Amino acid sequence: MNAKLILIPIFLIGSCVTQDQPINDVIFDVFFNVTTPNGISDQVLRESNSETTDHPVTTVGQKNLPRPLSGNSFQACGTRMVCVRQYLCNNGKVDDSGTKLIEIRLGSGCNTGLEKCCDISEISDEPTLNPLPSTVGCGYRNKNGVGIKISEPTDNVAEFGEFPWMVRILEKTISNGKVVISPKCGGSLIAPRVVLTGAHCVNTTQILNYRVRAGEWDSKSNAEPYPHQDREVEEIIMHENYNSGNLKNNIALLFLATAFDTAAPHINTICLPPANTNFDSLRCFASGWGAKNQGDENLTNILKKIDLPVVSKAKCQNALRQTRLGPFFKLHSSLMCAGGEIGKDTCKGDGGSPLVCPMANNSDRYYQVGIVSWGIGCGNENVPGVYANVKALRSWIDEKLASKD
Ligand code: 4AZ
Repeated sequence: MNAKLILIPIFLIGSCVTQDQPINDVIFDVFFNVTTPNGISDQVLRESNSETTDHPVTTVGQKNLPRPLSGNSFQACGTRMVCVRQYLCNNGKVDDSGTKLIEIRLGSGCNTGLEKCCDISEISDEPTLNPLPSTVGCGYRNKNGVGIKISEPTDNVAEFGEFPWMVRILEKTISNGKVVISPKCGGSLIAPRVVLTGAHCVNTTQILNYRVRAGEWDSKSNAEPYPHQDREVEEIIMHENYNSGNLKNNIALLFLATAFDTAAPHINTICLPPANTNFDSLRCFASGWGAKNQGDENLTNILKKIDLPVVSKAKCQNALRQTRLGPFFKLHSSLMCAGGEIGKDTCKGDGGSPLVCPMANNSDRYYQVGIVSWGIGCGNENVPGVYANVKALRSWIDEKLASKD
């Protein structure tokens, strides 16, 4: 049943309704604290939502009222119309088909593409999300998303929560006296308190400048089904033989001040590969918020998913020798390659992000095989992208983790 209907008697009894005031207006006023385009806030009778990152739900009896995407106000978008999450605007029933959500990049007259301008009579209750089947252990990919499914297979867009190990490294800088937080690199969770990323992404002397965000998907929105989590960095360990010229040993570990809550359904760790596994030719996934195509100035808002094959060292070195690197180029053993297919590549802004491959005995689970490092352009045929070789660097990771125990 619609939340508004069960609430009607409560407010009639409360005798706050005048005879000639339409009932929908009363409900509208009471439950949709609306910020109008001129910034005037109507009656503030909703429970207050403290900050946007933890998405509190207002519950009345068994019902969850819809909540604004940010702050305490719904954005007004017409006469008795407000912006709500798209799936809540469907003749009073939650739209679980996801079909309309694929238009998220087109905009909706609302501030974020995840919202829709909705007549208040059509808005449904906020559903309570059912817990997902338990996936205890590292490397479980949520291929159908967590709580919501939005993308088409051809989209190259990750589902919400699909890669629960994916994190974003943010950098804090001061500009005009204000703290500005901007995306720096991708990374992955290899333990609830440990992030794996590229050495080229961080500077060990500036730990206070970084912050790590897990559970992120659409960086321009807080409308995701579950909130992201932020953690501060306590220590950075960079490979002692990292070479910023040729990016050999391009690996760093970030130890966080506190662990991420991996009990959240959209946040989990990735498994590390055993030394004896061969991933050549296997189809794997890279993810990241980097540019979609070579030359794009902007990063993507919604996490990208790129399916691509691992390329053997011999084939990759040969392919890279055809580029400006020249015929004598040697690929260092701490690097590996993937891709070489038109338009399916990591690119600028994806640095530090994980390349993951399915386990041979369980295709729902993944190992992290690479860390996005560099490439000659992006998305060109027969020019694979270059990744730090996690399998080759595994003993370094183990040694550093052991030293922290
Ligand atoms: C970069 O600039 C970058 N095509 C990352 C990956 C690739 C190229 C460039 C691979 O971070």
